[in-house]
Amino acid sequence: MEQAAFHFPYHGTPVSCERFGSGHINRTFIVTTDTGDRYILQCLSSVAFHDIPGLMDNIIRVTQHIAAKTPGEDSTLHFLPADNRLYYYLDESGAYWRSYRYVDAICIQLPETPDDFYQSAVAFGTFQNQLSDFPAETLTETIPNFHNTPDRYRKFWKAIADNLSGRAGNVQPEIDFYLSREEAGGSLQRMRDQGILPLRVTHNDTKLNNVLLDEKTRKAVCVIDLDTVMPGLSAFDFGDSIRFGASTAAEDEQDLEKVSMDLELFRTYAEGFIAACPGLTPEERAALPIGAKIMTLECGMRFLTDYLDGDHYFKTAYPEHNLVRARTQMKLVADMEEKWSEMERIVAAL
Ligand code: ADP
Ligand code: GN1
Ligand code: MG
Repeated sequence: MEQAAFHFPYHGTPVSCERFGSGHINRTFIVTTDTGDRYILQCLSSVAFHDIPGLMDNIIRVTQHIAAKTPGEDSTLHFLPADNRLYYYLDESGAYWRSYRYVDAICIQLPETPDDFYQSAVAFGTFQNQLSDFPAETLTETIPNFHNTPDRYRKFWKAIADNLSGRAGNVQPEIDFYLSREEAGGSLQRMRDQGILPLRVTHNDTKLNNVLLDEKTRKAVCVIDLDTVMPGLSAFDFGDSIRFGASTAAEDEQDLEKVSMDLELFRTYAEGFIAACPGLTPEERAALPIGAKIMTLECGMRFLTDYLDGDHYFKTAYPEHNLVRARTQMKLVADMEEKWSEMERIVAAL
């Protein structure tokens, strides 16, 4: 990490470099220099990403596109070229590093007020809107089939059959829960294949902790974690935000009694997202609740797949961590099924 830090053109000399943030994928550090400047330094996950040059090319072009449209330094991330003039540094062990300016803003795990959530909806909706004129076909698919739920099911079936961790026998109820929803889980992909829902440039990982808020005004400053910006459906971005931020508890809450989907937060997010994305078609609007359910189902199944595979993809803090996460997502899916007509009514009324 120290070796990597010295390959970026920082203002001043680095005096500290500490682990930072709460992402599940990359290893993130904050670097402070003797001039008091701060930077984010990240070692990219080689398990998740197989084409880092293509991924960084996407990010540079997307951030430049947004910067050209918005005043204010912090409206998007600013990456630094390394001393090889590329936007990444490849170290001797084969690990890829990148660095960008630290944005002095806060990152939260659950909304403290409904307005925090509304602001995140405006930020992700605006992000999608700003990229509506970006040539989507020129973007590298950084993780192929990322939100292709039927493909996620194929990987899930394989993980059950391979049972690499030897854990499959202990989680039959969880496996059954996800398998019983396979048909419903394919509906977004079917609507995409049939051309009912248009492809857009989407973020694809719209967790509340992937947006930064101003500490004083609580307005959104910018969207971060751009590794999965690729062509996708608006329902993905809406749905993943609901999955994470409209939950009444953390993604890894062990007491399932605490976990439910808050309909008022659902309404708040839908209001902000639809206001920021005026170009959504009637079919896209109608698919927003489906996005919430399928993103939750898919993410929970990904956690369970990783649990069955032996925890190679998501960072875990204890052995059952991915299983705990898979169970909170099941609870949320079941809760959405109960609240389904209300979710549809809320979106239809907007
Ligand atoms: P991951 O793919 O691992 O989620 P992220 O790019 O989301 O990686 O970064 C991990 C965490 O680091 C974020 O959730 C956030 O807490 C923090 N972070 C990243 N960039 C910044 C930044 N520019 N300013 C402040 N915090 C940041
Ligand atoms: C990962 O990178 P992070 O922590 O923001 C994952 C998302 C999942 C999420 C679940 C590239 O997001 O797809 O929804 O964990 N990102 C990638 O918390 O797989
Ligand atoms: Mg993240």
